[in-house]
Amino acid sequence: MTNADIAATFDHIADLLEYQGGNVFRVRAYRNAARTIGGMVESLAAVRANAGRFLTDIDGIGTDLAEKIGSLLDTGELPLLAELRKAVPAAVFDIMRVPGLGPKKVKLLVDQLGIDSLDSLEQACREGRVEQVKGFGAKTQTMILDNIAFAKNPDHARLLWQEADAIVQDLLGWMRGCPHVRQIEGAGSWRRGRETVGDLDLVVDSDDSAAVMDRLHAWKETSAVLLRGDTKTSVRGPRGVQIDLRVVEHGSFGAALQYFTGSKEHNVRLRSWARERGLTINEYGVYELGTEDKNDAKSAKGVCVAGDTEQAVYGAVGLPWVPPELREDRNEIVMAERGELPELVELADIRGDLHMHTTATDGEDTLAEMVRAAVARGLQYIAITDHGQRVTMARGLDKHRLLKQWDEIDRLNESLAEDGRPPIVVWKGIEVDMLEKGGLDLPDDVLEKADWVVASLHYGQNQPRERITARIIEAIENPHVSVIGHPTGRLLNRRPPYDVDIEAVIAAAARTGTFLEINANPWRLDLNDHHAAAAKKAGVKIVISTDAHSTRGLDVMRCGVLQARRAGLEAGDVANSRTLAGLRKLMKR
Ligand code: DGT
Ligand code: CA
Ligand code: CA
Ligand code: ZN
Repeated sequence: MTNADIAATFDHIADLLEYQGGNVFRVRAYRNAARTIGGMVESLAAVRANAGRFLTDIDGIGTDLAEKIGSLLDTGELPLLAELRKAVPAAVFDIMRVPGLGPKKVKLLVDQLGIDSLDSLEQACREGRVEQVKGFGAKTQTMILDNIAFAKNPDHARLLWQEADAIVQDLLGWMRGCPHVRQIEGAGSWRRGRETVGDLDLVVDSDDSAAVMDRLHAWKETSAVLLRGDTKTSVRGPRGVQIDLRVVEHGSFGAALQYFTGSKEHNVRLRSWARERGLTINEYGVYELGTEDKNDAKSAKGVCVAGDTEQAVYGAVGLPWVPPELREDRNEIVMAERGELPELVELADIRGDLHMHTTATDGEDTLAEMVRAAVARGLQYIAITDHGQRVTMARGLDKHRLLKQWDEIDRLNESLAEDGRPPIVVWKGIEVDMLEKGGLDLPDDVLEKADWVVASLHYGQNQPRERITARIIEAIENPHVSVIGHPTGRLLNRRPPYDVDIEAVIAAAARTGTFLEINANPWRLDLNDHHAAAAKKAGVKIVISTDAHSTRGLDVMRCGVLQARRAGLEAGDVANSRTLAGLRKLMKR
């Protein structure tokens, strides 16, 4: 079992316990452990195998959970889970994944309507039975129907990029331990940094394809071999993901990597570009047209002019190397020829993180812990942006508690500056809610005292397009609002974006000098790449923020940067790549 599997198992247990009305602290212990494990880079198996380390050294893992992790690693099973599964109807877990349906609501549906599957829930909604259950209404019923349809779409069952990345890194490490592997790279949508990934593609440079394929089949996570040919094999890996591996000769490695990185649309465009120049490209190399070389059976195309590196492949058709994130057939080949490819923003360009939570609301770690973790990550400034009072579920801050937190931040900054130049500057921020009826959940006389204001929409997400758009534009026009947080509200695989006129939002942001966020949380990645590119075109500056709810949450910045790169953003387009003074100059007040 991988860390992700164990995290998913603990989350599952928490869901089932909660469904049964179990002890809240017990539920929380499983949830926290799941979050910790999900964010760990090192594998639990490695920690356990290390004689000098203990699982109980990990935050939030006590002897009981450590024992359970051990049992999962050894057997893949857990007696507690088996017990819970017996006690709780199987469909409960599926139904709980529908956004807005927590364990308590699901229990009502099961007890009162006998719901035993997503299908029967869908049926009950269509027949108007759900709206009659106490605590549900017509609106909730419609929302459930929409969300079931969304979740049932097979396109929405793909791995998040971050999940795919964890598997790819683990697998590359294993494969590099094979002496017959000369070079190996991940390709496909993972390499292009897509938000979600369907299957994993690997390209290997080796003279012994059988040995390389054996190595993949021997990987501890390989659960089935789906196909084995001379140079290609497909297996089933962790979380059921398919892994396609191709082995090529040294001289074809770059061509194969280029081909299997895709996108298909980029490759089609590149092939016709090559053809116009008397060349043809395939997964073996770049060949001259009309110089058939009958000895080269594999290509039967002509004299090979490039193939060992991607640079050489692009170079042979007169182009500079194109970053994988841009290979989506969005005019990148024309831009490459003109030398107009953007110099994409990098993680190292990011100087600050301007959206994060603490234990004052729904974060796991304290203000001091978040600041320490930010310093450790080399950030020069951060903004603490806990929720405003509207978010009651997270104990959102009212004016009184907020001002108290800001006092604490003032004192913290003073003590940081005591020995000269402070290692980091902490901004007094807030994530205010855009209220259902319009307006913000904290008054202007409070907001004007903030260094940084994120305005987000968490409630009334089913309102009509005009209402949602008007609420966001009203916030944009508020002189105290610095940035709009996760502007479309979507959760990948879970919840579609709310209905918002994003062009109008971008235009209003451009007009007022308000920033728009790329929320780096791997479930959100909101704005998406198209929207972020449109914002750049309109002259809007983007802020990439982690929205961290724990110190580990700060590490998702790289996911947000990847999204920005896919949008073609350069460091200059990203406000939090500036120095603090530079950022201040960009702000609207
Ligand atoms: P995914 O797996 O759905 O997230 O998306 P990709 O882009 O990884 O797609 P996949 O795994 O089907 O194929 C990997 C790459 O291989 C793809 O991006 C381009 C290349 N490829 C696959 N089939 C074709 C094809 O029929 N023509 C061309 N030109 N390239 C292809
Ligand atoms: Ca793929
Ligand atoms: Ca594939
Ligand atoms: Zn937030």
